[in-house]
Amino acid sequence: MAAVHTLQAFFLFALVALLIPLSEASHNVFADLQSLDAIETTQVDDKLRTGFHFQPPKHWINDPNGVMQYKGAYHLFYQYNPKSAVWGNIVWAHAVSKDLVNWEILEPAIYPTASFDENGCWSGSATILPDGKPVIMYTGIDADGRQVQNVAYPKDLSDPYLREWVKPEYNPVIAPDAGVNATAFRDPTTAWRGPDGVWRLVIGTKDNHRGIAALYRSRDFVHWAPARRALHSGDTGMWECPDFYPVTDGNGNTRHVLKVSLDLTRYEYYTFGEYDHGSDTYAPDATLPDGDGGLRYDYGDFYASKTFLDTGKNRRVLWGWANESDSVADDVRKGWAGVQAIPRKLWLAPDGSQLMQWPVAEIESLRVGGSHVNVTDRMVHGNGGRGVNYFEVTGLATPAQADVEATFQVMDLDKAEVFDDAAWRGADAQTVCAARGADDKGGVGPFGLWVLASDELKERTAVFFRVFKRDDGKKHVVLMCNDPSRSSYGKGLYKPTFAGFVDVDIAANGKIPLRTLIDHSVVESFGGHGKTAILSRVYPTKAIGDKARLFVFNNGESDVKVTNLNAYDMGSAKIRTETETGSDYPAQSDTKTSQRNRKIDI
Ligand code: DQQ
Repeated sequence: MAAVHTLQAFFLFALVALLIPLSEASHNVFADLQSLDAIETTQVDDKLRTGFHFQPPKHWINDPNGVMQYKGAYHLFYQYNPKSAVWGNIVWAHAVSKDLVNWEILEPAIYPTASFDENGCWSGSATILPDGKPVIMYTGIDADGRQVQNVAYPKDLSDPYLREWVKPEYNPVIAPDAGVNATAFRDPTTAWRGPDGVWRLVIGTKDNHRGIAALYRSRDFVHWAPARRALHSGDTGMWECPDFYPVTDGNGNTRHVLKVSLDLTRYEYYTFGEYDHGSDTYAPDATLPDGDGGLRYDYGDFYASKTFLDTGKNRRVLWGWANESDSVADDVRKGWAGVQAIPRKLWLAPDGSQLMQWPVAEIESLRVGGSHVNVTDRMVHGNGGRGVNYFEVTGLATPAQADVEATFQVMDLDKAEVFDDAAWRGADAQTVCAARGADDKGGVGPFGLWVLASDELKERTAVFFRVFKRDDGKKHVVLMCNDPSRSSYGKGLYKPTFAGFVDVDIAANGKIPLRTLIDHSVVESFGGHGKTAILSRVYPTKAIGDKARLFVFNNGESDVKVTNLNAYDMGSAKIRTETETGSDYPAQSDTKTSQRNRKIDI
């Protein structure tokens, strides 16, 4: 059988699990993958598991759900298959943390128990009510295969881990009305309450090819009614996992961000603009692209994201799911699939043009100080038609698990090639980077890092910049790319070049900063101090563990100086189950365990 990638498998198992006709079931059904029992996880291959990205000990995970901070503990719920490394049997797994780095994995919090969710507990969000009590709203797949929205409340508010969640019998609180597509009606956002005391939230849905952020209203969180009109919509297919929240601009004005996850392309985009509580209308800034070409949090493998307000630290934190890009067969063999990206602080750029992101500062607690490597003012010469120039960053104990911050300075911007408007007019960065990969010599760039590189450099993942000029050199276009085409000898891997533009004035001083978190099979990069992010999954066969190496390269005409590079060995996060940590808190009740273990037929 041809290799089936994880993404395809996601659709496949969604189809099989629901036992309902999907309107546009364009995916092949592979008979040998229809029984989850046949591919139940039996063992776990540790080789490319991450050291400091969140992943459970085994099995499949996808979307982050219900992320919140409650009484000093961070809660991460996530879509999880308790049986195997493919999508299916979906429950809300649950982990808690004091620092967003080290996690204690608890028993799943929400799992099928009633007719309103007996076919699955899909994504949703948490809301902290005015009395401080959290409530979760999630999508249940009901006995008829409809997508309905249900609430769940903590059973015991004195349990700081909020282990047990109770679903009131009055669920579902929102069912698809006539005219709503019942198989595309899911992923409720965190709710917000207007000055009129009315709660609002958004649910993702679609009408044919039109993705819709449907708005619902309630006075009591129990009775919900659709608003007169949707919050927003777009001609981009089903909108999954919407997120809607306020941010503050440099002048103290509130803007609202709407992010949607596009089921058709598996990318996300966001707009921001004005939201009026009185009329319940949202008007994105007219200058922002609103559709497939919209701004993205991340131009790589990052989906179904969700933010929460971390009131204790007065910051908004973003979580996103990074899928595997190997084959389903590989996932089954590995015994695990899916990781969460490093949680990122999110804010509006001071000039109000876009959102900015940066890994939460807590992650730096894993930097192993003793092995910190520094490079200052080291020139990597332009190659002038000869081979690529590079040097190795030596001295790290674990280049496969590292945090690298570098600033590159372009020495001769005049060498930038002219941006080919005729060929690339309107093209996105990915198209340009795919045409001009890391091995394609340029004027200014490609320059950057080769990470997870093997001894003989045959395996390597390039994270790099390329600069073009426009308007006779009065303007520049800075591209940030992730080229995994040489990342692995492995077969059947999905290796797209990911890329985004970086909105920096490179002419000011020629400098462009890059931070890359390297974690065995994750390469997570931030360009321009958090203006552009790209997460990529790679599966080296040789550059594994202590065999991995790190290089700086320049494959352009212009010299590039590494003005400063700091590389840190990263320790591993403690991600343990409650049994392993020997928590002081009382264990789950037997009743819950037996419910959880009940077989979920699909
Ligand atoms: N994943 C969930 C859905 C959501 C999708 C199912 C996005 O609720 O739309 O696991 O990845």
